[in-house]
Amino acid sequence: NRKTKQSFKSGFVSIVGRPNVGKSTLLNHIVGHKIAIMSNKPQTTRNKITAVHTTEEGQIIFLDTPGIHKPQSKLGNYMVSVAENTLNEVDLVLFVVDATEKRGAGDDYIIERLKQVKTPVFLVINKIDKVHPEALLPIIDDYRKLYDFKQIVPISALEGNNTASLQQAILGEMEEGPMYYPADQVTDHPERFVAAELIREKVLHLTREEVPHSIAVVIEEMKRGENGKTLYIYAAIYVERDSQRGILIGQKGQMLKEIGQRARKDIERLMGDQVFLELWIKVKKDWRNQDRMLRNFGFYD
Ligand code: GDP
Ligand code: MG
Ligand code: K
Repeated sequence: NRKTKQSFKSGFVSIVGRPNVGKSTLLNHIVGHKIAIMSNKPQTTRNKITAVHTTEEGQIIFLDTPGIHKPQSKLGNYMVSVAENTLNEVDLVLFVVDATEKRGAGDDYIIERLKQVKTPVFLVINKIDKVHPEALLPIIDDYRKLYDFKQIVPISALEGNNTASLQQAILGEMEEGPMYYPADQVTDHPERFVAAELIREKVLHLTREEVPHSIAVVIEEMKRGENGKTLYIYAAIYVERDSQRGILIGQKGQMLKEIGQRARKDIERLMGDQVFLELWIKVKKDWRNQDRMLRNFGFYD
């Protein structure tokens, strides 16, 4: 019948934007699973996270790129290069901005990068749940002067306003193509990566400003128990200073216990298995600027 012969579309989409504009929230809303790690702190998205959204009409593969900003360390450099390479590889770029924030140097920097690539770009104005509808027009005018966006789509990623139209618009940009991933697959990241990110998310949430982004989580071992059900995870949290180690351990080990419990629950929810999680903390000075360490952490291909 006609319907099954209708062409299937597919393509790759990169989401860029300043920290905290809602990129991960949007990705999670569309895909409907907790894949990208959400946080109100900048730069929690460190690697390319692929999320796959499949419908009868087509398949959209999202790359949640790290932030594009002026790099300040080797890790920062690496993150920017990942983000920039991604822009050239994809079929469409979503440039997400926050309707409640003025356009800033960070947005201008991204626009300058976007001008260097041929990939079409949608401007996605997020958090419209927080502004009056009349406030949108000046924002649209402001951005339209700087770049010839293929489309401009106001949304609320949190409440799901207009996100269905955004998905339709994205599919409209895709060409006929294969189903790259099975329809029930939502991410191609190894379980290890997802587990590490969930642990890192808990650390950032629970320690607030006291522990900077200079932490990394390395899954040292991940194995199934003899019953085939329990997943045993042994993970190290790397910090740069002894004082940070103290904060992460907390009074009588309370902080580390809390991090472990919350992370375990999330990992169990995501993987559907019983999880045994053991965490410990290692101090490694200045790891962000050491190439070899970065390679060990899997930041280089
Ligand atoms: P990212 O750094 O761009 O990935 O931003 P996140 O997705 O981590 O979101 C940053 C913060 O903005 C979180 O606290 C989100 O809950 C919040 N947020 C994201 N989208 C919306 C939205 O549409 N409306 C509102 N009110 N808040 C949002
Ligand atoms: Mg994010
Ligand atoms: K981010």
